[in-house]
Amino acid sequence: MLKHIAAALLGATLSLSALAQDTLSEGEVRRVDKSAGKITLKHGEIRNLDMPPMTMVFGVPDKALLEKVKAGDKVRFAADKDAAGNYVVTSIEAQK
Ligand SMILES: [Cu+2]
Repeated sequence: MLKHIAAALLGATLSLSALAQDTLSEGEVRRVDKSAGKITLKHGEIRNLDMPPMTMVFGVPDKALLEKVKAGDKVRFAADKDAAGNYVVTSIEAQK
């Protein structure tokens, strides 16, 4: 019984981390514009948006995210399209 619960928990944890890897993309910060709420990223492939590597500007609705990174940082980030079809960064972390 306990073994079954442990196996189920392990399975759930593994699929969560696979999901996170799927939606997180890698990039390097080129420019942070705190007043406009924008960030320029040189990014790798963004699988969930079907986007090849490039350098581009993203909107950042949550401006607090822009306090966490600076130009030159290598980052992992999640990107999405907002309701208006603009590309936005929804989470970002500097890589150590
Ligand atoms: Cu792009």
